[in-house]
Amino acid sequence: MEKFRGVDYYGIEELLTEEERMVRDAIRDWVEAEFLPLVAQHHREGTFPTHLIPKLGELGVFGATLKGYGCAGLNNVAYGLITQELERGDSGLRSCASVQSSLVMYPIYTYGSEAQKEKWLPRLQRGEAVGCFGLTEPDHGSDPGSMKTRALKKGDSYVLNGTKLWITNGSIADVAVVWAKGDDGEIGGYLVETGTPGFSTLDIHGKFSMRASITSELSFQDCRIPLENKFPTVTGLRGPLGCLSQARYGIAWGAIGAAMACYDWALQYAQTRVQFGKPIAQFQLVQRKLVWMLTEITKAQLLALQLGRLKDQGTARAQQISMAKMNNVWMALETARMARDVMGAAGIVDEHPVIRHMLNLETVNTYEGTHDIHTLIVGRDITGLSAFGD
Ligand code: TGC
Ligand code: FAD
Repeated sequence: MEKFRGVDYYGIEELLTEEERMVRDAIRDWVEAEFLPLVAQHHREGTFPTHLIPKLGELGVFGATLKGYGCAGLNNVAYGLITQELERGDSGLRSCASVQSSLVMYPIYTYGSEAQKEKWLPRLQRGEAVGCFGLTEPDHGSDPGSMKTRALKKGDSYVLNGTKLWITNGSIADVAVVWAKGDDGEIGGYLVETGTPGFSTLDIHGKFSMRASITSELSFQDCRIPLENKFPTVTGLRGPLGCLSQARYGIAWGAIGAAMACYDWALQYAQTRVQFGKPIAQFQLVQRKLVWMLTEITKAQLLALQLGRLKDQGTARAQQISMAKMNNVWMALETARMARDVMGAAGIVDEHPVIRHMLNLETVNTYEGTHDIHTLIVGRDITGLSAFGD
């Protein structure tokens, strides 16, 4: 196949600033040169190229929208374009950056003490330290408010007990942002460092999705951490949900990247694959699929861009972010399935990126709030009635 040609049917390029285009192109070129040559092998072996993490730091990816502590202070559209380009490489690469930026650096920056910020943000920004985010538990996924993990105050420590499951970057993290209920039953956020006695991790194997990403279980057994490791300024579910709004925003853009990769690949394949004496791109049914993909990608681009502009104005609402995450990931998953179909048998091998994206997007559809949970978040917003059972 030829090099990726970009997907811009509506002249969206003209709606971007010079800086936004430069940021996007820098990440696009890096993904092309440094990541794409490695990803198929990592996907096969079920590993993540951890040696690239400091390079992502150097590129300014981590905490890109934060100000100070070495962070790039970019706007939200530029950050969205970064996640788009990372996920054009692989959802696992974007996941690594989302967790570090939105789920670890953002809460430290927003809810943390000055000492916590100074200790962690510069190292996390440079990719010298890695973080993970523990919210989901074996029995509490969509309903994190019912979590069982406890952080009870004993003398000059909090003592954590419980299990977090499906945690991206869990076993390679230097610090875990862990959400647990305190003595008063309120949810709080705690920083747990690797090596703390009573804290252990176990990687999850046998994944058919997100193979080039580390997913772990975190276990806390009478794990004692100092009092100063609690976030001082947040209590309740809005703490973790506030972080999720940041990460879901990045996913709304990232999914476009995965869809672009699949569409561009399927289009090039269809233009060169000959059956019945013609390129398959000449058949009406194949054209219909390609046009569906491009139309949905274009709609998703406009949705993400306007959401980014609202976020930069400070007016984006969590429910609008839910709509974009829900729609754009659905669009990307359908695009990947359709691109796989257009490629026939060739679509199932990892010589082509399409099946890898398709499998990854099954996870993206589920994590950070499932498609149906986001439907219910928007449903509650427009009707004023909650379908969550309360
Ligand atoms: P609800 O009553 O809706 O909200 C409780 C409090 O939180 C506030 N809130 C938010 N604040 C900021 N941002 C948001 N997005 C918020 N959504 C809600 C809300 O105002 C309220 O505040 P207050 O002050 O009144 O107490 O709570 P609920 O229990 O009814 O929530 C239900 C639901 C389903 C919406 C919520 O629990 C949910 O979103 N569930 C999905 C769980 C989820 O997304 N988990 C993701 C885990 S992390 C992950 O998947 C990382 S993948 C990483 C990667 O590799 O990229
Ligand atoms: P469940 O909540 O058990 O849902 C199962 C099904 O029931 C879904 O279809 C859901 O939509 C449906 N359902 C549930 N409640 C309702 C309802 N009220 N109405 C209608 N339908 C409903 N979590 C973290 O905390 N940190 C991470 O870093 C992280 N990384 C992840 C990485 C991977 C690879 C994966 C797969 C998951 C990760 N997660 C992480 C967990 C993820 O956020 C959860 O899987 C997700 O929130 C869904 O929870 P669950 O899997 O328990 O599904």
